[in-house]
Order: sequence, then structure tokens, then C-alpha cells
Amino acid sequence: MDFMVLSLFPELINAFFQNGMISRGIENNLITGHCINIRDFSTDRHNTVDDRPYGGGSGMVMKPEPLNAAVLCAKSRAPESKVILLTPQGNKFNQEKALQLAGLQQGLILICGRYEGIDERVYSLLVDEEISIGDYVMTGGELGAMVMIDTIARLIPGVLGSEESFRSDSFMDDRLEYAHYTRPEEFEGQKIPDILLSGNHEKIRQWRKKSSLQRTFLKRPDLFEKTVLNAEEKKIVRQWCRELETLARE
Ligand code: 4GT
Repeated sequence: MDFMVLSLFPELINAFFQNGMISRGIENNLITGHCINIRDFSTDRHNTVDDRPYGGGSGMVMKPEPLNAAVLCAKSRAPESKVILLTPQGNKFNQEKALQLAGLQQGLILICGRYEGIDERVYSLLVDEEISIGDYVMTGGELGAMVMIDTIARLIPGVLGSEESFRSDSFMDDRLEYAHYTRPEEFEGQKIPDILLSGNHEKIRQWRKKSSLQRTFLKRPDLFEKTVLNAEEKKIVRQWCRELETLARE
């Protein structure tokens, strides 16, 4: 999948492309990452990219011409790509949205606004979809673009490497991950659960299922309410309730 980011802060985006899983994915030709500096498309000698808002008020608005030219440049380089504007007004980004976009054959052109945002006319001419990463306001769309690319890239086969693989059962099924432990066996007086040392893979699988359900119930009751438990999970929850009863009696 091809990611092309349009930004006034290309250093932020390029640092992201040059590190961790993303850089590995690029090296292995599984994804590409490019950044276009919107300022390169300004037309005056001061390299202006913003201007005062019509109608008055505080803050500045991104001028339409440089952004428009930058998007047209991106589209000429990647004609099939879907143009996404990062904005608090957009459709909510979540795991489901990430899977949907990861499944597309198209690349993504991600526009990052700054100041008070972009001129409405560029939006209506060029943007295929608006996306928000959550209900809060940031100083720019760059972190949103990075959140999206990170989340989508790890869903592309091979990006996480052959050993690791994303667990589609987490979050897609509205469940949190089970608790993780690594060496040492005892840390600050806390031991790891015995089962994890037993070597019994079936028992470990069941323990993890239980851990996942417990954590979802305790930490994200909103998610738990949505989940439909299968027969095995109902059994696990019943078992948990019995354990709690026993504890209460003691
Ligand atoms: C929040 C989000 C976003 C911003 C979000 C226009 C100028 C928007 C600054 C930009 N804030 N962008 N994408 N929640 N700020 O996704």
C-alpha cells in the first residue's frame, strides 16, 4: 500500500517513515511512504501558505492554491489513490475503518491541515473522505496521519514480520488483549500465573481467553456489553463467577 502525506511539517512525517515497523515495511517493498511539502507549492516569494479568514476572526486559514497544487501533484504520482483529509469533523477512525482501508487496492493521500484548517473549496473539489482520530483538537493533522498509517500498515501481510502477526481477535471482536508476561518469573514480589509455565497449550489458551474477557469487563465495560459470548466463553465467565463466590464466602 502507498501512503502519501501532504504536510507543512515534512520532517515529522519523514522521521516516522524512517523508524520501526514502517521503515521495515518500506525496505521490504510492502508499503511505500512519501511526504509532499505543501510549502513547495506556494507561488509567492515569501512562500506563503496561509491567509486571514474572510469574515474576520482569529487564526489563519490554509490558502487554497498551494494545497490544491500539492494534491494535484500527489494525484498525478498516484492516480488511483484515495484522498483523505484529517480533520476533527471526519468519520471516526477505528480498527474497523483501518481494516477497510488496508483491504483497498488504492493507496492513500493524506492531507494534514494546520492553523484553523483548509479553505472549504479545496475540500469540496478534491477530498474523497474526511477522517478524525478522535474527539479532540490538535494543532495539525500530522499525528492523525501517523496514527492511521501505523494502524493500517500493521494489517498488511508481512509488515509485522513472519513471527509476529496481528491478532484479529482483539478489538475486532470488541475484546481487549490478555495480560502479557515475560522474564523474570518473579518481579518485585509478583509471580506470573502458574499456568503460563505449565507447557499445556490448551490450558494456556483458555487462561488467555479468560484474561481477555476479565480485562474487557473490568476496563472497558462498554465493549463487553456489545460482545456476544460463545459457548466456551460463557463457560469461562460462569467459572469466574464461581471463583468470585468462593472468594466472597471465605
Ligand atoms: C484533531 C484532529 C485532526 C486536528 C483529529 C485543522 C487544523 C485540523 C489543525 C487540525 N485536530 N486535526 N485530524 N481529531 N487539527 O483527528
